[in-house]
Formats: sequence, structure tokens, C-alpha cells
Amino acid sequence: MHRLRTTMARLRPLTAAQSAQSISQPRLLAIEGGLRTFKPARRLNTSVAAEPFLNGTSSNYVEEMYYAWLENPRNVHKSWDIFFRNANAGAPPGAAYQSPPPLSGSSQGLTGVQALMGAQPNLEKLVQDHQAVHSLIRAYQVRGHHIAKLDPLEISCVDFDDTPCTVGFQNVAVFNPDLDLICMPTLSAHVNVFETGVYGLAESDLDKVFRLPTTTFIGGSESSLPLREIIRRLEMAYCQHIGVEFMFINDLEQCQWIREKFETPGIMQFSLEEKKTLLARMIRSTRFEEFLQRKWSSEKRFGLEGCESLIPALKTIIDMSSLSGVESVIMGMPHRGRLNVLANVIRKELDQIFCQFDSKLEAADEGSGDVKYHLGMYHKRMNRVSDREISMSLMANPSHLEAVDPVVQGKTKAEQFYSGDTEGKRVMSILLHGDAAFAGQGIVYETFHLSDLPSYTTHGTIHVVVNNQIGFTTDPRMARSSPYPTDVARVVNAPIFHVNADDPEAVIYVCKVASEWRNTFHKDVVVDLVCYRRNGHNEMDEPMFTQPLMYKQIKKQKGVLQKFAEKVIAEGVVTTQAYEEEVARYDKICEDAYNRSKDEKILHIKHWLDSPWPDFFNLDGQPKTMHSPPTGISEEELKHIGNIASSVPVEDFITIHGGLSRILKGRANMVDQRVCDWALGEYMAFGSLLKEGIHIRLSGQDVERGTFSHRHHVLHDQNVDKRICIPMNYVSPDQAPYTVCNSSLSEYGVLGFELGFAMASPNALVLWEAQFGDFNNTAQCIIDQFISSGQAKWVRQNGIVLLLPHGMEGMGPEHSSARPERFLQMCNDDPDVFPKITENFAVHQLYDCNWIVVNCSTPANYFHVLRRQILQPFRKPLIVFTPKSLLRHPEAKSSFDDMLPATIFKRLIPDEGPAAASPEKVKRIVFCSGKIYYELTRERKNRGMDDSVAVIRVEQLSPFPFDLVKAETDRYSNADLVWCQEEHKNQGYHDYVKPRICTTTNHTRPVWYAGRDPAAAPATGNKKTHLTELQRLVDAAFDLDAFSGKI
Ligand SMILES: Cc1ncc(C[n+]2csc(CCOP(=O)(O)OP(=O)(O)O)c2C)c(N)n1
Ligand SMILES: [Mg+2]
Repeated sequence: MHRLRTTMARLRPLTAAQSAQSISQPRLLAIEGGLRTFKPARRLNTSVAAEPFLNGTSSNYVEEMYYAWLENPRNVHKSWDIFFRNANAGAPPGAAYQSPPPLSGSSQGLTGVQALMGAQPNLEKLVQDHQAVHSLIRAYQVRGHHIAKLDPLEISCVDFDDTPCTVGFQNVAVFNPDLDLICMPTLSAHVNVFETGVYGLAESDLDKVFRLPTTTFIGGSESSLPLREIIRRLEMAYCQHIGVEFMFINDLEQCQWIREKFETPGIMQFSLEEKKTLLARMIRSTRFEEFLQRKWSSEKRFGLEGCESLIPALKTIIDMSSLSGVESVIMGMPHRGRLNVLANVIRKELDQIFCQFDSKLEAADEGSGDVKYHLGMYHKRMNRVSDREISMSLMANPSHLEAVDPVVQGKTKAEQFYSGDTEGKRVMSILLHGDAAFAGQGIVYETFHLSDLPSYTTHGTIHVVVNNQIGFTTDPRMARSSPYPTDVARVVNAPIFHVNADDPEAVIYVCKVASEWRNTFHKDVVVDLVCYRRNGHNEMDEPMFTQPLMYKQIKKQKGVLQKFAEKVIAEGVVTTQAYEEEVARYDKICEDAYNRSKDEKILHIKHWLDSPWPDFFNLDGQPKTMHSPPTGISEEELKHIGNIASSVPVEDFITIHGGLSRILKGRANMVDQRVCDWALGEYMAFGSLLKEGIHIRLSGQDVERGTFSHRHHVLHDQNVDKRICIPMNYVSPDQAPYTVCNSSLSEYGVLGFELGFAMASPNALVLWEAQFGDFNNTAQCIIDQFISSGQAKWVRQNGIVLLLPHGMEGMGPEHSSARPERFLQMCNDDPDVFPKITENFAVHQLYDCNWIVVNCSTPANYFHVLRRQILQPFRKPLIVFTPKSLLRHPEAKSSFDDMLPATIFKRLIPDEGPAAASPEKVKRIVFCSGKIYYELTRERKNRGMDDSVAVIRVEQLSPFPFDLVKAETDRYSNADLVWCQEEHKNQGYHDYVKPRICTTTNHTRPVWYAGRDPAAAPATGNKKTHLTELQRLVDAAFDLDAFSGKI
């Protein structure tokens, strides 16, 4: 057995991916001057030198022979039999081969191939020719898409050369026979193959019969074919309107699966019914855009003209998926064709779409709303093909292309999670892309890299690219460095099906295969609809300014519906009259809806909600109450969760690190003393919510341990790989599950994902933690476009929590600031209006804000704010600036007393020392937030100023606790007011807080500033400067004369 393995290891050809890689390096070919494209340092090297027939693609052939020989030595020629026997017996390289016995004798032992071909005087030539044919087949599989007729305009476009392109549009299409393995755009031009001599085949070989390798399905039921037929079938499979890119996939079964789907003769067949449905769908897609154009010729709609087959494509994917058991499809897409998808795929009522074009439509909802081609939609309906119910949601999205990708994935994952769909059989996602955006936006790559991670996979996404060969005014030569816009998908081994979108049958065929692929392998797949854009970027744009040649061609281009209708009428699928009736029927549907749309006077954005939470709100979509209950928990519960946090629930099963045992012991001591540090406070919040049935998901880089090694939510066995324990899942037998997952090193992608996850259900606490707070800026688009403004634009609430480690610890410009100023600048509360203080003021304030920004200075307050996030009757994003040094600060601990029933989150923590006892003696209030509090109170003590200066913590910065700040300023009526922060003056909280304190006092008392000077960088890189700055700012805070005489 061992010998067999060794022999095969010696004989084994390159993997598909290796071959694909080497074959797709034209330069290598040119340099090496032949068909051998293997890398120098590969396994076969020794034997190749000694046994030259083992090299290159011939090893495929040899492998075939070897398997045949293993089955029965008589299956192969005597010479191979001897070779394999010798190799198997351990013959050194070069010694296994022996000259074949003369052929003139008995024919016993001749191979099936030889039998087919009759007496073969030159065995070496026979082997070589077979090798050549196998190589040729493989070349079609690897590179057939290079010469497939993908571009409806026939002016394209795919540049396989890697030198920058500098010349005119048409030049990039030149096919270079020296650089390409397959040199025959058509069979009649096959002469190239023979002329270049790449394969060593001659024209006279065309009628010779060759045995087919098991890695092709072109034979159907036949195992050998004449070369002419082999080439014809390969041309049919790989070089027509479908270009299949898949040979980089590192999995033989998957490659075989794809080969079978495209190579099997006659596989692309459609029933009469299918053709009629396809025609009807093409009519809807085309006539919808035409209708809009007729009615609103000067309105932007980002029409689909030039890619009308997108609609049948999506409908096919949905039909096929529904047939295989999918019940929910979540989609994300850009502007192009969005209205058409809403109308004809999601089936939004046409009158609701048409009324959006009415400029007099009044907005019924609060908030900004959004333009019609960004709105989302949720709809449940029967799928006519499968006869099953299916729900579809198209996610609302900002203009920022591709930003919605991870959001869709997160929502899909959540739906899978909550419905127990562990393999993605019932819930799936579809992502649509433009060609320029797919290639250009990094978030596409980040999203692909989530696709196979255990806590982020959605078990396969179907990507559909509307590849109209242009992005606004930029053509592909200037828009990407890769040949195809889809190359990014290769990183996850997703097959890519390029298809000429002017051939609707080819389109729906690849969509069927893509759906089957997803449902079979649960991996991503890409459908690249190669099309064109009939108009400018939008309907107002003149494309001839920038793409004159392309648009001359487009003007000549017959519409795809017209072409397809002519084809099916000629085939007798429908009559001209039936076709015209179908067109008229749909036109009437549009016209009727248009008439109805005129009655619509009010726009309800909530009718465009993509993620409804029906049970969470009352029937009007309002919170069921405006009361937020206390967030404390019982002593018993605190003790119980504390014990879980400080023990190993499965002690006999797992051996943890000694250092961790000490940490757990420290926690146990805290529980005994009835106190919590930060990590334990978090544990108490999570544990209690889990017990109350709230699912918690904490995601981000290194969150399982915690960047600062304080959390340790996952315990690792020190001896057994992957044996772990998550004590948080042992809080209570009927608790909700706890998910804690280290993410990929991505912020944009992962934050978008978690935002999407949080959309699926209001009954989950979803938290994303940045490694350091400042890394949130690589996810800025998610923060600005979705988190801050999502509810205003799309009336969609979201309770995501961002944990952003923040604090000036002398660690340099990076790793210090989570940029509170940016979050605060985006808060929607008015700095100049003192609000009316009513009952439940705090809850109303939370309800009205766009997000909540807090910096908790105690573990208890952190505990409460996390619990409040779920117990409050609505959902708002919560931004928490979290500490670093405070995680271990001896004073930053909270007593259980501050977490007991009836205790709540403190929006502001007043001074509780001597200053509060005699407020009239207090000369100054120092307002602050976060860790600087501990520096200030230490300094105050050192200076003996406990009774003259009150230090007050603003824990909830936004919405601003006007009521509580007023109580403090009223109480210390003789004190001057200082805002103190460790951040630079143009950063931190100052600009947000100062005008609000001024409003609180009705501008009667100035608010002084004690903090660092304005600066460009968030912090100094020099430790000494850091300490000097710190000293200076606390000096200012306690120098009671510092501001006298200043205005
Ligand atoms: C992140 C981002 N950058 C820039 C834009 C502006 N923009 C809108 S559409 C567009 C071109 C998109 O081209 P493509 O992805 O090919 O889609 P198409 O419009 O051709 O369908 C650009 C640059 C944007 N919307 N989002
Ligand atoms: Mg485009």
C-alpha cells in the first residue's frame, strides 16, 4: 500500500489549480518555448529528468493509465505494465522504463487505445498525441473562456496581457496566438493549433480517434472520439456564449461537477414552458423600463436597458433555490435596475413604485427618507415554480457602492442562526454588483473573506454582476488591473460563469447551474452578465462625450427582447400575435398601476421596510411603552454569574493555562468581596441577559480573549487542539446561546456584518468591538451611512453596540483615540435648545436620538448600559468608549450594591464627597468623562481640594443629560464651570459638551476648558510629553485662578 502511494506521489500530475496557474502565465510559455508550464520546484522534477514522458500535462495521461493498470494490468500496454510494476517495486527514477516489446508479435496486452487505432508503429507518437489531446482538452477547460463570445457588442475588452493598456478601445481585444494555449476562435481557424506546433498535432490527426480522459464529459456515453469532434464539442462547451472560469478550484469533485454541467453534449435544453416563461420575463423587464422612460423621460432611474436579462436571471435563481428548499432570500444591490428588481423580482406594487416619481408626494414619516433607488423592501409570496412560500428582502442601501454586501451577509447569517439553519439550506443571500464597483471596492474582498469563516459563513452567496463594461464614464482599461471584474472572487475558489447577456437562454442556464452549485456545495459562485448600458450612467447623461465608439456600436445594437422574440417566434415557441398580446397585457398592467398611483398623496417610508419586527412594536409600528425598567439584578444572580465567570464548568474535561487559573481565582475573590472589575461587570450583563433569553453575539478582532487579555470568554485546553469551553454558555439550562467570535482582520466588513446581524431581531445584543477604538475609521462608511443615519433614511431601528477602546495612555498617536468628536458631531440633539423635562424624559430623549454615546467610568455603569440597551422598548445604536488602563485600575471597581434591583444606568455621576456635602463652599465644578476622572480625583486629594472642587462625570454624552447637568449647576451655584478632558481641544467631547452646558445655564456662566491644546494628531508619541501635557491639564483644572480675568 505504501509503495502504491509512493508511486502515485511520483506520478501524480499537478493539481488543477497548479496547472491552471501555470497555464495562465503566458509569459512562462513564451520563455519556456513550449507546452511545459510547470514550476521549477515541483515534486516531479527528479523523475521528469529521468523519465521525460512523465512531465507536463502528460502526467494526466499517465495517471489515467496508472488507474487503468491498478484495475487490471492487462488494461494497459505491456510497456506500461512493466513500467508500473518496476516503479511500484521501488525502481529509482529512470530505471522503471523498459523498451516495449516489438509490436509485430502477438497483440496480447495491447491497450484499448491501440486496439481502437489499429497497429501503431510508433508508440511514443501515440502516447504523445494522446498527451497532446488531453492537454488540449485541459486548455479548453482552463482557458476556453478567453475566446468565448461573451460581449454582445463584440468590441471587448478582456485584457489578459498584464502590461498597462495605453491604446484605443478595440485594441485590447487582440488575441495573441503566441501567448495563448488555445489558438482557434472557430473550428475553421483551428489551423493555428497546428501551425504553432504547441501540441505536436497535425491536421492529419483530425480524424484520428482518441481516448478521452475521465476529466471530461464531452464524450457523453462515448469514451473516445475523433479529434475533430473533440474540438467541436469543446468549442460548444467553452467558447460560445458562456465562459466558465473554474479550473483554479482546488477540489476535484467540484471541478468534475462543473465540467459535467457544461460539457455534457446537449445539456443546455429548455422545455417549451421554460422558453415561454423566459419570454414573459424578458417582456416584463424590458417594458417596465420603457414605460418609465415614456412617463418620466427626464427622471433619473438608473435603468437596466442593455441588461434586461438580469430579471429572468434573478427569477431563475430564486425559482431554483425555492425548489431546493430555500424559504428566505436576502438581497443587496446597487442602483442599476433596482426599480425593475423591486417591481419584477420582489414584486413591490407598481403603483407604489410609480408614485415615487411624483414630486408632490408628502413624507409621512420622520427623518430624511431616501431616494427611490436606495429604498429596501420585504415581501412574502408564493413561488409559482416551486409552489412554496418564499420571503424576499432587498436591503436598503446608501449610495456607497458595495457597502451593503457585508450587511446582507450579516442579516442572512442571523436568519440562519435564529431558524436553526446550520447549513444555509433555508436562508440564502444574493448580491448584485456593477462591474466597476465589484473590481474597485475593497469591501467586496473583505466580504468574500468572511464567506468561509465558521461564525460568519452564510453557506454560499450567489453574486450577479451587471457587467455593462463601463463605470459611470470610465471604461474597464482604466478601472481595473485584472482581466475580469470578477477576479476578486477567485480568492475563495468561487466558480465564475461569464455569460453573454444578449443570450437569455445562456443566462438562465448559468443561473440554474449557479443555484445548483450553491445548493450542492454551499459555496459562493459568480454569474458575470456581460452586457452593455444603452443610455448614459443615468438617463440624463450623454455617453458619447466619453465613449463615442462604444456608443456608436450600442446605437446599432438590436434590443435583447427583440432578438430573443424573433428567435422564439422562428422556433415556433410562440406566434407573433401571442407575443404582441403578452406585451400589450403587461403595458396595460403598467398603465393601470400608473393611474392608481396618481391617488397616492403620502409617502410612507415604513412601507419600504426591509427588516420588519412585527412583534416588537405595536400595530402602528410604535414602541409598546415609553418606560425603561430598572436594569439591576438580584444578589443571588450576581453571585451565580460571578461563580460561572470564575470557574471552569467542565473542569474534568479541560486543562486551562496556569495564568488563567490565577485570573479566575482573582475573579472568585472579587465575587467574595461583592465587587466587579470591568470584565466581571460585562460578564454580569451578558450572563443575566442570556438567562433572560436574549441572544448575545460579540464579534471583532481577538474579542474572545480580549485585546487586553482581560475577558477570557473562551478557555482553551492546553493539551488538545480546538478543545475549548465557553463558560458563558453554562449560566442557566434554558438560557439563550452566547456567540463570541474572533473576526477576520477587517473593520468595514465585520462591522457591516454585525450591523446586518442586529437587523434580523430586536431580541439580541449584538456587539462589535474594535481592537483599538481608532480602527473604527476603516469602517467609517458603515458608521456614517448606516449606523448614524440608517433610521432617519429607512425608518429601520438597530441596536448594535460598538465597543471602542479609548484613552490617552501614552501609547502614541495611534491606539489612543476612538475619535469621540466624530461620533458626537453626528448626534442629532440640538445644542441650543434646553428640552422640556417631562416624565420619562430620559427615555423620550433616547427615543428621539439617532444614537447613544457613552463613556462609562465604572463597571456597574457599563453593566447597566448594556442591559438598558435591551430592556428599553426600542432599539438605538450604542457607542461605548471603553477603557484600557481602567480594566485593571484598583479604584475602577463597582460594588454589587450598584447593580442590585432598582439600580439603573447613571447618565451622570455627581460628586459624592465633601463637596456635595457643602455645595455652597464649592468654587468649581469640573465636568469630565471617562478615565480622566481617576486622575482628577487623585490630584484633588493630593491638593486637599475635596471640598472646594466638585468632580462630576458625564457618563452619557449623547443624548446630553440636560436635566442632570442643570441639577448640578443649580446645586453648586457659586462655582465656576470647567470642562476637563485628556483629549486635545479640537477632539474629545469639548465641542459637543460646551454649548450644551451653556444652554443649560442659559449662558449665564462661562464654561472653561482644561485639556490639551488643539492638535492634528490624537496624541504624542513621546511618553515624557504625554505626562507633561497631563500634568498641565490637571493643573489647569485645579488652579482656581486659571481663568480669572478671561472672557
Ligand atoms: C463608493 C462609491 N464611490 C463612488 C460612487 C459614485 N458612482 C456611482 S455609480 C458609479 C459607477 C458604477 O459603475 P459600475 O459599478 O460598473 O455600475 P454601473 O453604473 O455601470 O451599473 C460611481 C463611480 C459611489 N456611488 N460609491
Ligand atoms: Mg458598469
